[in-house]
Amino acid sequence: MKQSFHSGYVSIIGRANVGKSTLLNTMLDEKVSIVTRKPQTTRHHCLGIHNLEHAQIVFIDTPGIQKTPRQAINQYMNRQAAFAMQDVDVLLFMVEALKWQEQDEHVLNLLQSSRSSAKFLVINKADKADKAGDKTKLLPFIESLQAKTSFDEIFPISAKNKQGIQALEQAIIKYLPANMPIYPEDVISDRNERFFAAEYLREKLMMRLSDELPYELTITIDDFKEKNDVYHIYACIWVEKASQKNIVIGKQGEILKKAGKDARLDMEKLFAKKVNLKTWVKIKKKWTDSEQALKLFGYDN
Ligand SMILES: Nc1nc2c(ncn2[C@@H]2O[C@H](COP(=O)(O)OP(=O)(O)OP(=O)(O)O)[C@@H](O)[C@H]2O)c(=O)[nH]1
Ligand SMILES: [Mg+2]
Repeated sequence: MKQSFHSGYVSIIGRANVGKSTLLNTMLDEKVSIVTRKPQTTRHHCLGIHNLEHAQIVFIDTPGIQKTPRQAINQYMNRQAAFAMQDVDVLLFMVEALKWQEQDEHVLNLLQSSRSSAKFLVINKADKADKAGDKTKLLPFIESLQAKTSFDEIFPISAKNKQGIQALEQAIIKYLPANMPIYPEDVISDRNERFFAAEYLREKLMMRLSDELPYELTITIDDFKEKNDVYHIYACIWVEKASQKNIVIGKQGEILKKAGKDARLDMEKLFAKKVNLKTWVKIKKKWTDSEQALKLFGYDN
């Protein structure tokens, strides 16, 4: 008998920095969503489409949910996550092994009202619990979460070390309805190349910059064209203050040069094209708390 095809939507939800984007990239074996050590890396929801022989899993990566979003941008990020909690086939609630925080409790409360058909608890960074000799603490940790709410499935994983991924994937498929593929098989995301160009550059800058700067910086792609088989990309980096502009550029342009080079190499890998990346830094005062500026910069729903 021919095996039927299954497809559906799976959201990855949790507080910042638990490893949601890392899981998406590991599942797809492709860098669809940017990852840094810093919290609040992901700002927009982003689809990652995982094509298998008998199933298509459409993952939705989301920004880490914040309990008290202070600025307009944080409110936007929460809206992006809330949207992804409704009407999906499976909700993956991701937490970090042995690290339960107030923000996790908040996300769990939001989860209770979601209309999704299945809810999985995904305990990430299980490798860390191993290393610290904390193996015996993992089971009581899982039991304490089970006592809070009932989950359809529970998976300890390491998204970074690719542990427990297969089992999670198989379980997800079991919960997807029998359906045709939702997207064509050669599509891996709903986002276009401009989006990835901006995100890759933001990732490399976030990695090199500290303090408030990673959060007060955004990228727009002002021009993106192909000429002689080369992508010519013009990116503008927006910051809030003149002092930040100097830091982003760095001494003798070092920071911008290095971040730009790293971003370009990642873009070339994803696009399978040579890339010529040009960057500018501009100032837009208090853009993170201005609905109007956010819209202008593509934070628009
Ligand atoms: N040790 C360990 N680190 C991990 C694992 N998964 C992710 N990380 C690290 O955790 C950090 C945050 O990962 P992200 O994937 O950006 O986390 P996120 O939940 O998407 O974060 P936001 O987008 O800010 O909400 C990065 O430094 C990752 O390398 C894991 O399984 N083990
Ligand atoms: Mg993320």
